[in-house]
Amino acid sequence: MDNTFDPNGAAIEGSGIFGLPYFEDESEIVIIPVPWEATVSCGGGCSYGPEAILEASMYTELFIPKFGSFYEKGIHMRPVNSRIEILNKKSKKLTRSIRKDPESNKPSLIKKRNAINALSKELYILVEQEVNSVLKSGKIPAVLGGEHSVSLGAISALNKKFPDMSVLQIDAHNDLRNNFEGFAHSHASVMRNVLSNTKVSNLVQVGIRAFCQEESEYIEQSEGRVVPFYDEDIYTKLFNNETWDSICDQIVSNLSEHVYISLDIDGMDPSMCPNTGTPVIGGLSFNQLQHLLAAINKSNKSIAGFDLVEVAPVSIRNKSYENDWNAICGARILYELCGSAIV
Ligand SMILES: [Mn+2]
Repeated sequence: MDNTFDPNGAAIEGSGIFGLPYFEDESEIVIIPVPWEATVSCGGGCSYGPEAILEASMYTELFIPKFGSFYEKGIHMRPVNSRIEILNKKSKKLTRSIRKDPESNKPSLIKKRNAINALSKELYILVEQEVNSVLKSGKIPAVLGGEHSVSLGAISALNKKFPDMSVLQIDAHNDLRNNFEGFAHSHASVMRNVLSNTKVSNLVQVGIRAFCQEESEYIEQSEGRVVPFYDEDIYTKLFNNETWDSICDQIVSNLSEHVYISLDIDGMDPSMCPNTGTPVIGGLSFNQLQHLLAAINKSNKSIAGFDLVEVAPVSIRNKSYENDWNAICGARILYELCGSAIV
């Protein structure tokens, strides 16, 4: 640890995430950056998320009274695994050439889709290995995306340690499509892949407001393994004088003792993430998120791990992110997740 660290001062250049001075072995939370965007369907840019959030995090205030000085338990972000960077470059190049002619079933394009699927599979295994290495030392892993497909490896690793684990997904979309656009590991299929590849107890979804019939039918057939809290239903309850506090209790009552939080930034109101790939009107306010996390902390349940995905900065060209609103919001939400997981 760097002894010049002053929690009340400005972050020192070259310090760790949130301006903190901790090495991995001194940290209770280890953040794994996964700059990956292979299957984006609308706007791109989320592979710059980790870099942008790291930079914007230097301006996040450390002191949050309800969490005390929790950051002294240490938050550390690893450098990007160079193999992930290589995989991302390769798959982005392939995706670009497919996008020019997305409807085509030409053999050459099918071959490219298959190549992306193979790269996605390798990424999934890499993320699983990185998360496993954090779990081995008894620390809390967090994955910072990248597109939503990066969650699969993390959930898979954690579920082996916590067989009863629930997934709490905050998202505008169900992400339950089968094989979206020919991609086995699409961001739009991540939770379908989680449910079929892992043994998580259930999937509780909050903020959902954009979905297709296939996904609704899948939920119906899931026999209660998927518990959606649709955005419109939440607001109907609020407008009929139910409190957000009681809705949070209903959400939390569906979770098992160990909880994995998968936070797709598009679950939040798009004012916090105007540049995310598939923004949707509606969504959670930051204060609602804070209260939901507090409700988990108030219960006897614990956050075993978490991810934050789909944050896409605007200022990719000049690569200066300290004023990028998407990154500023992403950093603050990441900090809230860290506080809720450690407390
Ligand atoms: Mn998603």
